[in-house]
Amino acid sequence: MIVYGVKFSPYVLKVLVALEEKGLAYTLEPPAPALHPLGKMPVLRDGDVVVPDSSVICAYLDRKHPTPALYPEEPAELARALFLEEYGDARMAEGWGEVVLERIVKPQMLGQPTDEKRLAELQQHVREIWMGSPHSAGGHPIPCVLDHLEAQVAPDRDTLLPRFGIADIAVGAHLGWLDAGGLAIDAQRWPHVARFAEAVRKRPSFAAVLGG
Ligand SMILES: N[C@@H](CCC(=O)N[C@@H](CS)C(=O)NCC(=O)O)C(=O)O
Repeated sequence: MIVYGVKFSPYVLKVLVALEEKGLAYTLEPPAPALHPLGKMPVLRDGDVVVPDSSVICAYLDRKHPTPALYPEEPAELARALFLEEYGDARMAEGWGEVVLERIVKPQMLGQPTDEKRLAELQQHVREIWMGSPHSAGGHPIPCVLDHLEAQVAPDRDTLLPRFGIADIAVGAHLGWLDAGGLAIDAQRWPHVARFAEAVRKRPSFAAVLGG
């Protein structure tokens, strides 16, 4: 199988970790925007089958190679796992693309200077989402990302659900935005999330992708 993308992207990381968990062989090749209707990464090629989108790819892999299962069987657990995956892909990722563009892509890849004023504004925006007192688009108060996750991680377990699976992969991958954006988890305020983040980084599947 071929994955098109760069592992620096949490969405690509999700797919690579899923492949590692299942013990499937793959090669990582540069992004292939022409294969994705939205021009994005990751895209998976499995023989003649081309699959865009990390969530779709993970579901495809789980159906094609069911062991070990990444999605729970039990309906309520499945619902919780799917929402956590969606929470990672949508809420945890919000605003970070522009931060990474200013902080890393412009100076390191495009040879352009970082707009420091713009970067500070963008970092303030993601800090509010992750650590502040955010509101929904409709004006309802909602928990910040780290408060929400703190309530999801059991104090006595390193997985979000009873068994490791897609929720851990997605949330674990999107915690990587913090490093890329120059922010850190305050372990005094969010001890469960800090412990979960550490455990995920040490898991062999994550370590295999991030270390290599
Ligand atoms: N829902 C998509 C999101 C993928 C995504 O946003 N990928 C970013 C990289 S982190 C990308 O390809 N951006 C390039 C672009 O939009 O042109 C997924 O889960 O795969």
